[in-house]
Amino acid sequence: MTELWDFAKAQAIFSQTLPDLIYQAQTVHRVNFNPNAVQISTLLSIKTGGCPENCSYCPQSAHYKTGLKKEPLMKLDEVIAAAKRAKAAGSTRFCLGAAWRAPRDEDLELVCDMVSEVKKLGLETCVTLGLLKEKQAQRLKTAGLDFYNHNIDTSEEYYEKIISTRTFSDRLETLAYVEAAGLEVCCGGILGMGETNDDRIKMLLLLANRAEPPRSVPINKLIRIPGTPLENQSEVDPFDFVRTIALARILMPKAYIRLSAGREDMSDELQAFCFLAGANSIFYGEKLLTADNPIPEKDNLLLQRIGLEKMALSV
Ligand code: SAM
Ligand code: DTB
Ligand code: SF4
Repeated sequence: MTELWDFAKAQAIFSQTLPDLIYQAQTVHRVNFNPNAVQISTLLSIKTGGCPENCSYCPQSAHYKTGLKKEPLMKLDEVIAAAKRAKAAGSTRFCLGAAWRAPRDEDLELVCDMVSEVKKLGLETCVTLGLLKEKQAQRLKTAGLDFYNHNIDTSEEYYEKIISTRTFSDRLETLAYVEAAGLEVCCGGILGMGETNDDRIKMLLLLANRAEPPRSVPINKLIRIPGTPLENQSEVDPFDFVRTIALARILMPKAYIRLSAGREDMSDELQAFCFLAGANSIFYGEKLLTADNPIPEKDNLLLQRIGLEKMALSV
C-alpha cells in the first residue's frame, strides 16, 4: 500500500533547509531511479488554438488575443513524419496535444490512428485532448496509448481563480476514466500563476494520495504569454520551484517528475538543481506545443556537461 501523506507532514518536508531537502529527495530518487539518466519526450500540437476553455495561462484559449495562428487537426502522415524525427533525435516518448475542451468521437478516431502509427515506430505514446468520456478513454487504450496527460494545474482552492469554464471535479472525473481504462496517468501542474507554496503542496498531496499515484508528474513553470490574464505574473522564486520538485520526488518516489514548460528561461544551473532535486524527465525539441523550448543542441550540451544520459523506454 502506498503511504498516505497529510498536509503538516508535507509542509514540514517542504520547509526543511535546502541541503536537508535535497538530500532527502536524492536519497529517494536513488532508490527508485538511475540518478544520472533523464527520460526524453517530444511534444507535437496536432490541433492548435481556438480552444473554448478560458485557462488563464494558455496561449490557445479563444478567450484571449494572443496572436496565435489556429491550425486544424493535422494529417496522419505529417504526424508520423514528426514522430520519426523525434525518434531519430533520441526521444523515447511522443506526446500529441490538442486544444479541445473535449474531443468529438470522430476526431478521437483520427487521434487513435495517430497513436497506433506512433506506437508502431517503437515510441511510447501520450496524448492530451481535454476532458474524456469513459468510452473514449477505453478506445484510446485499445489504440495502444500508454499515457494520458491531464493536469490538475494547481490546488483545488486556487483552481477557480485560473479557469472558470470547467471545474476541478470535471478534471478528476476524466482522470478516473483514464485510470479505469488501464492507461498511465500523466498529471501535474503549473507554478508561477500567483499561487502560494501551500497551494503547491496541496496540489502534490492530492496526486500523491490517489489510490494509484501518477507515474508521470509534469511540473511546468508558467510561460507568461502576452494577451493572457497571467501575462504580468511575477516570476516564481527559483528555490521554491526546486523545493516543489523535491517534494514531488519525495511524495511520489516512483514517478517520473517532469521538468516541463518554462526551461527556455531557466539557467543551466537552475535546471541542474532541479535534476538534483529529483526531476528526471524533460521535453526535448525546439517547440513545446506552441511556445519555444531550448533547441536540441543546447539540451544535448547541458546533459553532457552535467553528465546525464538519455534514458531508454520507461514502460
Ligand atoms: N487542452 C488540453 C488540456 O487542457 O488538458 C491539452 C493541452 S493543454 C495546453 C496541456 C497543459 O499545458 C495544461 O494543462 C497546462 O498545464 C500546460 N500549459 C498550457 N499553457 C501553459 C503555459 N503558458 N505555461 C506553462 N504551462 C502551460
Ligand atoms: C504539460 O504539463 N506540459 C506540456 C504538456 N503537458 C502537454 C505542455 C506545455 C505547454 C506550454 C505552452 C505551449 O507550448 O503552448
Ligand atoms: Fe484549452 Fe487546454 Fe489551453 Fe485550457 S489549457 S485553453 S483546455 S488548450
